[in-house]
Amino acid sequence: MDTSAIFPCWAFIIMCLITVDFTSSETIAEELVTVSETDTLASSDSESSSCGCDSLKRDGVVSIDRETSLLSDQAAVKYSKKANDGMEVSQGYNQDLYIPDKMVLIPAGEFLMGTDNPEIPQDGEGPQRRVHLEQFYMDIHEVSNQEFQKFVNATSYVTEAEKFGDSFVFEGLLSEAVKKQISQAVAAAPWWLPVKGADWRHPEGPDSTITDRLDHPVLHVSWSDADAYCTWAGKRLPTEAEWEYACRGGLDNRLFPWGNKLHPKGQHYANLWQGEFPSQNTGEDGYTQTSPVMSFPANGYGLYNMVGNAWEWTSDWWIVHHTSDELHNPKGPETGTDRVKKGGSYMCHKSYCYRYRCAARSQNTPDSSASNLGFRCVSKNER
Ligand SMILES: [Ca+2]
Ligand SMILES: [Ca+2]
Repeated sequence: MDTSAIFPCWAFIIMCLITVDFTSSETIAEELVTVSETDTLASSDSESSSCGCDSLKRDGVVSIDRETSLLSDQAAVKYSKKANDGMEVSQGYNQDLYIPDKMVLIPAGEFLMGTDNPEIPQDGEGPQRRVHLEQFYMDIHEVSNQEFQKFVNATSYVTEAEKFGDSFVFEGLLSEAVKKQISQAVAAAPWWLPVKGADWRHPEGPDSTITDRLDHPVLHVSWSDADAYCTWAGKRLPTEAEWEYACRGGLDNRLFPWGNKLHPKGQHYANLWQGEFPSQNTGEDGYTQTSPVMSFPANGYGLYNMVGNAWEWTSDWWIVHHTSDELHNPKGPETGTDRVKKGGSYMCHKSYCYRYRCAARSQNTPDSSASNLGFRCVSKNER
């Protein structure tokens, strides 16, 4: 048994109990108990673990006691600018490569969507079903800050995070000054904090900027923001089926866009989390936060960062029960409350969020935004 996987789970539960004032809400206490029970099982099985990024609802935050937050103290050290100086070094893949607005043809075809061997069954990863798709074009990378800036400059669009006045940021990324002003956290995942003034231009709050990361994925965009961008660009969000088909890059039945091995030839193929989530990110893949959108090798269709880096919105409403019938150009259910997102992010680790697989999926309400959630667009014709 991998005891190294057990310790962080229990240490983390203790941190949650200390961090959250759950006497104020029975619901929160229940959520914590749930986390505790599932993590006991999850020590050798990641099925029930969660990074909590599906819990980012503005009405789901609770008060926290910053004075006694062990997580805060740990994260403050681990993620201080000083501790991470020199970490942003890529692995040598396409270091200086960035091509805005480029799309690639995804040929018509059929594929097996989902899996009959789900790692996280409650996410509705199965059953595997045959899906036929018409050809379409897809952005070769996540929409970048630079591309989104062009859209905002042209339209004066105001994102939902800017209208709400806040967005969710992973605690480990925040400066001490910003952290001191925050008194709430997500109950089920106290490392997610609602930060006033966090938006796409200020990914870690008012004292942060995108000036030095215009080629990184735009973050803090809600589903509606993403939809608005794609429409402006003459494109649309991909269906979940299109996204997953594209993710697979022409390979059948593989876990990742490049195959089944996470580190082929000892190399990192995606921007994920190395270390113990959520307290230590070693940045072994070169990045503790987002990476440029064309970092790491492209898949068989020429698509970059389909898994890892930023989560990506799709156009489908979220359900977890799927037909096993053969489908043609499925678009998901007619209505719903949450939208499907795919691919996982730089915060995903096998122990807590094994969702950097093509069949993996998660959801958020359409108005949610966070420091690890972005998108890319598709279109019928090349734009
Ligand atoms: Ca990383
Ligand atoms: Ca991605």
